[in-house]
Amino acid sequence: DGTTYLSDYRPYPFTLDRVALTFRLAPKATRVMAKLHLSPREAGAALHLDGEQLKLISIAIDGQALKPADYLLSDTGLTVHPAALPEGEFTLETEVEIAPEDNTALEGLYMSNGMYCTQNEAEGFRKITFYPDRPDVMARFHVRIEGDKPVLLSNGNPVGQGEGWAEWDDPWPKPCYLFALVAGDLVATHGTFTTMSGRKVDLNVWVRPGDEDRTDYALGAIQRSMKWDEEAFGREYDLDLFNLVAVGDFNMGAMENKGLNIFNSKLVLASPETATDFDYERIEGVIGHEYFHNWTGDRITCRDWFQLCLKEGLTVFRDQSFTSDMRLGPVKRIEDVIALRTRQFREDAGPLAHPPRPDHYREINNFYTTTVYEKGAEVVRMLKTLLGDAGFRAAMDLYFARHDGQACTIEDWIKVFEDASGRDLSQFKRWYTDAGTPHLKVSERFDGGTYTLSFRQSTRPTPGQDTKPPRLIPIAVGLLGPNGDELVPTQVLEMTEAEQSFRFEGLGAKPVPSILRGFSAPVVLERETSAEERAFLLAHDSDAFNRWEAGSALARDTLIAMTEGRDAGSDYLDAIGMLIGDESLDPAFRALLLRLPFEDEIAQTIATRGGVADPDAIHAARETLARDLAARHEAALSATYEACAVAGPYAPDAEPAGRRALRLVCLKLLALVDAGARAEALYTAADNMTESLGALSVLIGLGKAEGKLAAFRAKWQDNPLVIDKWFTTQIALCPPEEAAERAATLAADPLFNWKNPNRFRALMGGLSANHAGFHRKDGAGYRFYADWLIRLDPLNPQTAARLSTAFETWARYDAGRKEKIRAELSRIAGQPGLSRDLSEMTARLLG
Ligand code: BAL
Ligand code: ZN
Repeated sequence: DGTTYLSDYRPYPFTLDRVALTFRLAPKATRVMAKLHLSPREAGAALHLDGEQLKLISIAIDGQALKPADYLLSDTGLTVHPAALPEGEFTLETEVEIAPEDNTALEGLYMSNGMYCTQNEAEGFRKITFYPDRPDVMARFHVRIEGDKPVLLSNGNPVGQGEGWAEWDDPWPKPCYLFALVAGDLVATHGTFTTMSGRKVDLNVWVRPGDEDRTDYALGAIQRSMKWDEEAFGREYDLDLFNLVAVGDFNMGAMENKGLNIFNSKLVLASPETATDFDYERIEGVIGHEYFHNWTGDRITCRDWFQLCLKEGLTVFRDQSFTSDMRLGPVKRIEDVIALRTRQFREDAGPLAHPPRPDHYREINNFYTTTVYEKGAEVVRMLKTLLGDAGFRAAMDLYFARHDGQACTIEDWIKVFEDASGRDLSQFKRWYTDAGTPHLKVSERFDGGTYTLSFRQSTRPTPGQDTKPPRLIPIAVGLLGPNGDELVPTQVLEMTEAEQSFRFEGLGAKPVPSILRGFSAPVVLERETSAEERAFLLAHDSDAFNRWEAGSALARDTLIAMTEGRDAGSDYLDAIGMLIGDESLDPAFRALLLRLPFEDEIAQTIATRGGVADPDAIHAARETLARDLAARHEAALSATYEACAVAGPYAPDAEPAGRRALRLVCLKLLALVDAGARAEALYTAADNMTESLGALSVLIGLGKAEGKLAAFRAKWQDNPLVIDKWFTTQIALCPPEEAAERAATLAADPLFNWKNPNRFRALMGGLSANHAGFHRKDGAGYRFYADWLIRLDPLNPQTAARLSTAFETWARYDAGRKEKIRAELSRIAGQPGLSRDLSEMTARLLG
């Protein structure tokens, strides 16, 4: 059925050491000439090359044209019969024709606003030329580009150029998924970086003319990334040139092609007037991510696509650590955990659950998931927790020394950590091979000065994996005394059994435990905790994560009680009040404390506890709690709002960004008591997008933004990234009953260029982010969403399939909603000619 299995892996029977490519660019008929230097590793093997949608013009071996009987051409590739192959090494030359302008899937070589660009991960290169399109075939590339564009870029170093042509040579062997080509009318912002061994590297940020005033931040982010990787991991850049290009049509966020990183323009372009604090932080993080791939991805790559988390989990861990060092570490950790729980725990709890290293797939593009990326990063973080900082660094040094230039597996990775630490990590490896989020049930006993914490771990079945043996779980624990002092500082308990107890001796009084500090493992903690104890931890815990967690758990429990019509009490409102104006706490941290859990998070928690999530009740409860919070603490919120105003020109740094974040949280709550007066004033006064969009968002929630939305559209209609925000924000934050109709109205707006992935995601992502709107009882949200997935699929299956994950939570809801979602999924699944991407997704979603 077209499924690929990990267990079927076989090495490629040829080595390919050198490749020469010539591109003669034309929108409708680009010619690609490829010369591959191959030698057989086994006698008698046929030569199979992947290739899709290629028009073969010629094929020759060692200069001799092949006869039609020498090879077999199919929809998926070309196979040369063993009898037509020489015995030793040989050169295969092919010429093919492709049509970049017709490539709407945005995989391989395509055009974006008149510019040629590529996206080859995972399997796009097979749409460029016939080639062994698999990451374990690593070759040196020489590239010649001929075309009528002023800027012609590829990987590595420039080795010659003239009118209408340029040649590039990449000295580092690489798999073809890291090949890139860019040709266009582009302008660069230049910079330099001097590496730790004193080599000067030229840096360029390439953008379309007119965008060059929004590139400074990206350039600085590259320089900071390069410096950080030297300091934190001892990794130095290895070419004399590093190019980064911004592209307006891009399926992913960015791509780590060797020496030529290509970015979705939203992750490069930033100015105070057009980008928010959130955008700036993300730009820095993603630029770091792609740069860090140079070692964890490019120099050491993956043997096959099952090993994707080897590079992605590790590189996300590295970019998280980078952002943590550039900004506020504890705040970044909380943000990462919120993202993990809202996206990855949700995936792990539904029909799409899979391990960080899956063992089969139909379409690999469907496995660029939050489990591979973010859970993959958590697994690396646990290794660091278990080995300690020095032990982790020693293992990473060994990884780079041992595997440089290789295509590796998770087994290679684990072995490095075993060899560096002398530990047996076979049980730990289950984090890579087993799906699902473990639940950790905690109980406690205090007896004659001895305090005992007992844990029970269990993981629910996931598709294809019914039983889950216990995993090694690092549980960071500290104990607090009755007055809030730290009695026992953080220590890491290593749980290896299904049930296990840990004792702390010599305590004078029963302590309050702070469990899973820093979120030391990606698990769901289940513990009967009183509201008093949560309030105590919120006031006293020395661990910032658990302090926030205590407040967030209080809010969550309050909201769930409200949805069930139970008395929710006032513990949350009592406890949070003291912290609003507490200047000893970072504003960014207070902003997180005051942010009520998302509606989707509450739905997830209700379902995890065995209940049925009611989107309308959840929405109403959240609105009510926000109103109560605002009414009860209006004075503190108002004082904090005033105190957090940032003077002087806008800077995207963590400190002023934290103040703006707190200010906007206060603004949103205050709008419930001042009818939006402060938001109106801020919208008028704001000189930066963070505050403009923040104020506008508040007014959208109040239903008082129509005039401003129209003016905003008129002002920014020529700036696609700002218009994306205009689409998303008004759908995500409007009253839920209006969301589907608003989405339909906006889909008819001339600015809804649905073939552009950012614009498509802006509209659909806005709708799915409006939890009660998307899940409207009559199914209007589901229907609209499914209609558009069906429409996009023939053009861009990758993006259509990615967005289908909005339906992964269907099992949480009542029978009526379940049935409506399943009907839409079945309707999608029944479309004639559905892509492999979307048909795999609907099949898995339907279970
Ligand atoms: N490798 C695909 C994009 C990224 O994760 O960097
Ligand atoms: Zn990556």
